[in-house]
Amino acid sequence: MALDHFAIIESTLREGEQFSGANFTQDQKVKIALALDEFGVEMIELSSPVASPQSEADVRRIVGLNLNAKTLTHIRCNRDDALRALDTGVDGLDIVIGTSAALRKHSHGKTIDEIIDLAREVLVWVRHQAPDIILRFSTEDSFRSNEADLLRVYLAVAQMGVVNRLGVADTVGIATPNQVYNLVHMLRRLTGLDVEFHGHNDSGCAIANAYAALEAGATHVDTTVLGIGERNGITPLGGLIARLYMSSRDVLIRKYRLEKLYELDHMVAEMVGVQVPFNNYITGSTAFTHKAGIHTKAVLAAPETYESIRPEDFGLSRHVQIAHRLTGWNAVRNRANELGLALTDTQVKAATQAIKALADQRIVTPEEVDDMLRAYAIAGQVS
Ligand code: HCA
Ligand code: CU
Repeated sequence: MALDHFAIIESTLREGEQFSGANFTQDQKVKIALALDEFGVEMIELSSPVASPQSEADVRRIVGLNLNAKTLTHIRCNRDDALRALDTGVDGLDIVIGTSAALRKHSHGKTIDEIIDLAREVLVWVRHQAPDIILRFSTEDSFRSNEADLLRVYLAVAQMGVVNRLGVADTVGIATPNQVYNLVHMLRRLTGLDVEFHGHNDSGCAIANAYAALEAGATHVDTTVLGIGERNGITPLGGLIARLYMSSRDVLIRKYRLEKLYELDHMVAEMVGVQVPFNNYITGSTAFTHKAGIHTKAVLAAPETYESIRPEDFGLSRHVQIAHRLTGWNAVRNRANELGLALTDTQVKAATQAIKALADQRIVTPEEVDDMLRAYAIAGQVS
């Protein structure tokens, strides 16, 4: 099924700022916002202006860039925060309050009825102040909340008729794709409102959960570049793109400038002091590297045999590795051709055996393989 109607809420400048290594300067935030806008994300979520004076200045600066992406800021469910946020001129407010027993006890101490009353007071007030603001209400820790409590809160909020979007948050990364599907599907069915999914990756399900949310009819998914965020983070932008590519390549090509992903991942990695992991979706160093002889033969003949993602769609290229014991003679022949060496099949096969024998002894470099192939070519001319 091709997924078509969805928007990315890119939260590198909010959830991402909660990553251990993130200490963005205002200029870095501007760079990230511009790069995300160029990539084409629909919405950019910013840390609350209440967090610190610099945070407020940063929100104002990014709002002032007049990006194509809508600017949102993320605040607690209270009027003071909302007033400060509205004053920055953002396009939308993402309001959140915890509903799980743990958060009700240790975070704000409110009952479900009190949460509903507070939500009414704040949301109705915001809508009155700012009739055009994009208003979202979300419950924190949705998947550890009592389901009946959760439904009461969402239905009450939906009935207020003042929010554009409901958010569900897998705050501690415990949800499974089935659980996400069921909750999102129920909210869509019962309220008809837009639904956003925000999922942490503690148990490795963040991408699958985001995709399940979209399958269930979610309209918005939160991501951060490389997945950075609290603890081990949330759904990574590149990972969501990779997942969506499998069902909706044409939609992605239409909506986003995919060739910007590599730069984006590497820029943010550098800013937060980490490497892009070797196995990162699309932009990791080995994402398009083929090694075993059986694979390299097929990929050289027809890349789609072992590639579900076309590197060219992301401005990248594949890499065929031949300097190892699993190498195959078709790939070695391909390399000889690239070097302009006229080798017979017998020579290529002999060279392949020589590479394998050497690789059984020690690590072989690509340069050594090239030298070996040149030596076979010269020997061939002499004999
Ligand atoms: C957090 C809050 C949040 C909020 C998500 C949302 C979460 O714990 O910092 O507003 O949708 O994961 O619950 O990021
Ligand atoms: Cu979060």
